[in-house]
Amino acid sequence: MNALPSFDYDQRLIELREGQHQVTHTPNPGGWHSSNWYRKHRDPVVTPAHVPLNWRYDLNRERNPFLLENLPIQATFNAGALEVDGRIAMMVRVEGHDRKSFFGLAWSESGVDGFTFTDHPIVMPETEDPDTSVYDMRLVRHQDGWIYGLFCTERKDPDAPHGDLSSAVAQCGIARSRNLVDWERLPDLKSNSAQQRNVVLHPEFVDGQYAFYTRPQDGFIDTGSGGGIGWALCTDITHPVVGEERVMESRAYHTIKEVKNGQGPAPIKSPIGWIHLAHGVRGTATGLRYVLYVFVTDLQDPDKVIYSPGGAYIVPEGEEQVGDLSHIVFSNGWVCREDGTVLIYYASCDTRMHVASTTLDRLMAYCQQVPEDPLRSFSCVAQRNALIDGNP
Ligand code: M1P
Repeated sequence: MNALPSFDYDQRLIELREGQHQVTHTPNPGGWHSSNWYRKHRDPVVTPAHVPLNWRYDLNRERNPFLLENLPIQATFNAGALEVDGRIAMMVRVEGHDRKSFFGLAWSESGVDGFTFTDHPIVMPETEDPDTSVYDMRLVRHQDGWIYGLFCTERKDPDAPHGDLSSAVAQCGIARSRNLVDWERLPDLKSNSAQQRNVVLHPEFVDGQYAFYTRPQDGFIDTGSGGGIGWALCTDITHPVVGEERVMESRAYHTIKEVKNGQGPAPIKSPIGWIHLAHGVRGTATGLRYVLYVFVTDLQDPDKVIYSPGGAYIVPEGEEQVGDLSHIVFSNGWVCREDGTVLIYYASCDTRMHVASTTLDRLMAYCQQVPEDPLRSFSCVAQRNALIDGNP
């Protein structure tokens, strides 16, 4: 049997450091999508390879002479985003190889490349009922002056029958911060729904109250009678209890949001209304397909839909279609910069983060120009014929 080549610790360490330098220092140009709606940037913006080496390896030569990876990272995805003093912060869902998620804060000057994690993962305080896993944080700078992070807290279902180790309860965790590093944990949102994921805080008070986009669901996976985007108000966010959740954006038969429908990041305020990014899910022969879509609500009544462009805005394409799972794009972070650039952060296949960039003008034009889904083939043909007949 041939002997294995001797292990060169120093050489391997150089390779690891060079690899990390490359992913965090390579420019990431964008190219216009065929739709002209946005530019997709060439490389994923955050991947497991961006996670600092000292989060993964014991770099003490005596303790780890073979430079084994002690705590691998499985995925970096579903990141919240916020602009702070001209830089872009991404609160990334980092998933270890043990399946537990936690939050990692990464910063970039450009917002399209150079994302670099801070020294340590975020230490998110627990409530009296410890979280099994926390994920998908939506970052919101609220009118009250705090930065809020709303996220999913998942725990084993206490009512699961003996031997059922899969049933879980998802609820909305709430924390607030001044600097994105130190977090004060508030009580979890209390609502009448058995399960909550994709809960988002509206950035402004509405009728003097905190307003939440919710996603009431009967089961952890099954939407049951719920599954649309709900709207609920609460007077005191330190005692976050909401009553009625009115579904303001529902699921619909034979559309991209037939099975599930969830708010993405907090909406962007624009001259035509609040612009929302959301994910729609439908069932296919190869499993669930997650795509991103856009709708607009009234500036005075943020729960009243006023534009509803049909179909999807971003779908998984090319390499985005494959990862830990498949056929998924998911977004819980976007940023509208002062110059009108809109940076849309989205994850593909629960694996890595990407960015698409556009302008607020172009996004508003999209919302106003792309017609609603007419829901029937006959009406779709009429819609397309009107386009053809109106053309010069
Ligand atoms: O796997 C796709 C997504 O599934 C869940 O989202 P939703 O509740 O809308 O189906 C979440 O677990 C999300 O993190 C994940 O990306």
